[in-house]
Amino acid sequence: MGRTSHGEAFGRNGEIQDQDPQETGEWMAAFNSVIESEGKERAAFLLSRLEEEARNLGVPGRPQPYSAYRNTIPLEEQGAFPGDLALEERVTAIARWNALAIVVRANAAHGELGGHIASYASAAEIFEVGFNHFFRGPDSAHGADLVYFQPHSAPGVYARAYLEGRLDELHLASYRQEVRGHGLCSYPHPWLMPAFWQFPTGSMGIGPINAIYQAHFMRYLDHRNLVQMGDRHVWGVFGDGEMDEPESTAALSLAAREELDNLTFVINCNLQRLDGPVRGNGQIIQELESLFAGAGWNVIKVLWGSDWDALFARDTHHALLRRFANTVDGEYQTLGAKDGAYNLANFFERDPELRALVTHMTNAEIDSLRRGGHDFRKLYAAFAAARSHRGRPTVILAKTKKGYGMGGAGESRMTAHQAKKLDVDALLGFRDRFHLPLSDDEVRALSFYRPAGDSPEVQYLLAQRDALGGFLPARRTEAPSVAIPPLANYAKFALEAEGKPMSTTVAMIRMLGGLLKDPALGRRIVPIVADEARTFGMASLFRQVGIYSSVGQLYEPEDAGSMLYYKESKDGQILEEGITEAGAVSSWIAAATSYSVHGLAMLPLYIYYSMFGFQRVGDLIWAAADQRARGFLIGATAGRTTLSGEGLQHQDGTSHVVAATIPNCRAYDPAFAYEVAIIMNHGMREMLEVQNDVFYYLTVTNANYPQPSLPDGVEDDIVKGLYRLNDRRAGSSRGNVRLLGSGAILTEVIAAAALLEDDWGVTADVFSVTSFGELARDAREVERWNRLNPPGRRRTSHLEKQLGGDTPIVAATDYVRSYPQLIASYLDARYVTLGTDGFGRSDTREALRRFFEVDRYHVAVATLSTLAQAQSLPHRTVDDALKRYGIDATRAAPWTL
Ligand SMILES: Cc1ncc(C[n+]2csc(CCOP(=O)(O)OP(=O)(O)O)c2C)c(N)n1
Ligand SMILES: [Mg+2]
Repeated sequence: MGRTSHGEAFGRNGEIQDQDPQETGEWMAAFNSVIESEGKERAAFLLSRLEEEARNLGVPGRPQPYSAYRNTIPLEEQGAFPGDLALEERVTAIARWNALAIVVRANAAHGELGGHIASYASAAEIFEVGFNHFFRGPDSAHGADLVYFQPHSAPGVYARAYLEGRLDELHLASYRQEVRGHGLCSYPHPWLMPAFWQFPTGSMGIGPINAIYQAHFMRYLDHRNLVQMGDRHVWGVFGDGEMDEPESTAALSLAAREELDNLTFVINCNLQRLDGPVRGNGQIIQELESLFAGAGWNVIKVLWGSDWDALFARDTHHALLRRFANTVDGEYQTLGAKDGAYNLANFFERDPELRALVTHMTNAEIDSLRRGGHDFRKLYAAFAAARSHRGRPTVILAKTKKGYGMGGAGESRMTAHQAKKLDVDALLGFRDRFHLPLSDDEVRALSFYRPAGDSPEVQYLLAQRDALGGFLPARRTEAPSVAIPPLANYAKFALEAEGKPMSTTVAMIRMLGGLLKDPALGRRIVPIVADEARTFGMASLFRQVGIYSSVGQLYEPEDAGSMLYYKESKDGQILEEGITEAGAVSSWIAAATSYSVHGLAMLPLYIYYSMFGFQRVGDLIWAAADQRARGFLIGATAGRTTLSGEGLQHQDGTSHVVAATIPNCRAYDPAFAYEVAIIMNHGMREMLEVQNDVFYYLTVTNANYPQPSLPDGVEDDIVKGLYRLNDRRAGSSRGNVRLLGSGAILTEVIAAAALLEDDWGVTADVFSVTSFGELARDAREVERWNRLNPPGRRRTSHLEKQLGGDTPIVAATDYVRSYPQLIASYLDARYVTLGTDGFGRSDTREALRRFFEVDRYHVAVATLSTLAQAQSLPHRTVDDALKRYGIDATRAAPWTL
């Protein structure tokens, strides 16, 4: 008997010695007779009473958090299969062949392209049951179901689209060859196939968490009376190995707590991942069952195909279940890879009772015993049960074989995942096994096969899709635009601030409060927080628009009497996600893609600690970019020195560097409230009116300082990323140095300009840089254009217009130097950058800025030093300045500390 701790929990049951078999037999007989005479419900009741009694008497129990290793739905409750079994098997066989041919052809022609055969080979029946019977298309009463496809099974989805006539041979032959046109992408990528794929799932774990928050967001839209969801359903097909990703399981309890019965996961339990078995020494299916059941999900196991039914019927002593329970996945895999004779000798014949069960069967019949995930009838029953289950989300654990049908080239082989080339014998074997009407030559040529349009196969699948409301996957690209209110309606205070002190966070929240009141746009705004609303001064919104709760508010809040009480309601607008940045950004993705997924543009605004964004959940943001999300990410609070007390893990010196690497992310680090207003206005117009597939990232700070009013004529330049501030003093319009400051550090740069003039007679032009990323993007574009085009067609970048010439430039930000250095190669002048490279720490803003050498004194010294190097000043001035400002020239660099 297996005794590994893992095996005991999820595989080999450590059996306790039976001290009195006769007594045990009497109990068993009594129990069986209850089932026979009074039914299973009564038996379950008695069990639960016994359990309760045992608990009360302190009898130690060892409850197993999983059920027996058999199908959850018994044969008598399975119901009839409504499809044409033979036709569906033929259609599936053809899809299998074409999926295989897509990959093998690409690799035969261009060995480096890669791709996977074995995953779809295991998932083909799962996909086909969905396509033929469940996945509703866009013409359904309430719109399409949403399906998150297992990414590396994409060739199977292409193969089916080919049979449906949505893709042609040229597409299939261009799999993973996207640069040349017609290409099909490796995995589902809406950026690359915007009319086809809806959800990027290629990075494991993102599909599962996004599917849950999608189902949740659909409830939100429905409860807020924005979109009637009817019985629209979210389906997610994921890998058993994929469930190891933390994101895969992160939101399971949310799905159960929120009673998301509009959600079904189908986990393709082929027992393998890339390198080998998922749980060689245990049982992944039992482990997943306990995980999902423990989280509160409805679990349906589909383990054994119909051919096993007769064996189970005769196995009155449960010899099969005992043997299954004691077989670990590594062994299942070996059994799966071997033939009937091996299975007979090594599985059935080891136990006399099992041997007796199969004496009438030939090796070939043993060989063809199928796992449940390859049986349409079993899968259909599970999907139907999942769809009709109420009150909880459902997971279907479908046991399959990786590389099913690939024989020695992959079936249940360790190397199955990587197999992308099959020799001719393997191909011919595949054709024979699935009875494909292909000649030897066609097999050798890896010809794609599509029966004629009027063939029963094509007619059948078209009729099924027609009945389900059209083809999937299909992505809608547009929605009606939303009118944006004039700036003055919600941002007048920021445009005409007249020196009133305020932080940019407060300004942003105040604008949000105003926008929420707008009759057209207001309802479309989705404020999202991950338990930081109070941190960022948003508590006033709790009362104003309410916090979404699917059950309303079942308690009287402690602060009920206060003006700003914690109001939860069924039509609440704020998504308060709790402490999960991954969850909050998943909600943001659902809202930011609502224009496409639901045909209703929403405007999500997720505000969070900026360090816990691109760094913590950067891959989810990358997926959002792929998915063409439109919305605002608000990083609060900007910079490494501005979030003064929070220290090393909270202070963000890097998010803008990462943001600048995302092609459709427009990232800004504004300094003044009016800059925030201009950027938000522009962003809303670009996303909701013009409908560009971009999203905006703004960092704001909670430092209070006087806010000037919007100067004349700078709106466009604010959006472009840089503008010259009004001169500090009349008459000093021409400087002999240029200072750039952004975000939180701009005020230090302005102060440095005053020091330079007062203490050293140096005049400086000061520029506010709202976005080094946008400046660099434009300059890069122009540089490329000029490289490829003759001088007569020369273009000029915004950077060149503003900062041309060779007057030295000194830039300071609250981010690492590589952020301002994004523009370095496009400048002719000497360019010196100051930044916050190194580890953050807690102290006052003033102390931190001095520590990182980005305060006004260091900006002044850096400027004097730059001028000295250019020989416009004697070097002694730098020494004088160091002395005057108390700066130790021998101090170690902050990034070494
Ligand atoms: C975040 C992430 N890590 C790693 C990979 C590479 N990868 C792709 S598929 C795969 C194995 C998947 O196994 P499983 O989920 O069991 O799916 P199967 O192919 O067995 O159906 C791995 C490691 C990935 N795509 N994403
Ligand atoms: Mg797997």
